[in-house]
Amino acid sequence: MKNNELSRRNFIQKTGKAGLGLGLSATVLPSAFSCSSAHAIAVNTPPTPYTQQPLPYNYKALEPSIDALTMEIHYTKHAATYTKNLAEATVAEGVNTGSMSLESLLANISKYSAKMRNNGGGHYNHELFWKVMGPKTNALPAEALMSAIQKSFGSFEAFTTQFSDAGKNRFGSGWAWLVLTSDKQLRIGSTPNQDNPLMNVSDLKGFPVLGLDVWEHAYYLKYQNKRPDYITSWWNVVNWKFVSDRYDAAMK
Ligand code: MN3
Repeated sequence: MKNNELSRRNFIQKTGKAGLGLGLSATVLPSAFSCSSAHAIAVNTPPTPYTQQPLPYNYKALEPSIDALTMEIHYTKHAATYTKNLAEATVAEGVNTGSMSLESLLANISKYSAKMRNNGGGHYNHELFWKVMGPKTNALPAEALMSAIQKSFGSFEAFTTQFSDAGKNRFGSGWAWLVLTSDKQLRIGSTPNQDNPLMNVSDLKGFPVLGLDVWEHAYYLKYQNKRPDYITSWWNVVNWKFVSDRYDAAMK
């Protein structure tokens, strides 16, 4: 599949419109060579759309952990810009967004430009970030995820400490992650910039179960330089129902 996709891209790049003169219809090519299978880690969660989805709560919903102005600017400016730039890159680089999932694109991101990498990651990461948060409920992970966390990290407290440290210690901008590896193990790590663990260029690889944005734009208005305080407060608004369901779906 990957070879076919690469061949198709090379073919189109080399022949351009001349290829169409050989009797190859533009409508036939995508279906014949579509890259619709998921990335290397098989998961049962629906593909992430290329468009920005509505925020699942209002801007004030995560206060006091995350203030309304930060949420509004983060969603309507930062995240919206990644989505817009991703759309530009997919057009410029001939990605058929109807047949290739964003997850597949990220799994093959080394074939594309830095603009695609930064904004494809930026869009995917933020779409996930909004969903892994919600109004404070005092909930904990559901049984299966909690059990896996305890088995992998010793205790829930040890897990949150290790995950928080991954966020605190990420130098500059980036993300902390809880991922499910291809052999179905939980692992904590971080990525720089807008990279994520689905990318074939990432040192940390796996299916992202939980992600935390540690870019300054995610917390600076309320917390200024105090990233650790932001992370401590962020745990209050983790939507464990969503995260647990996501874990369960990925384990199937
Ligand atoms: Mn952000």
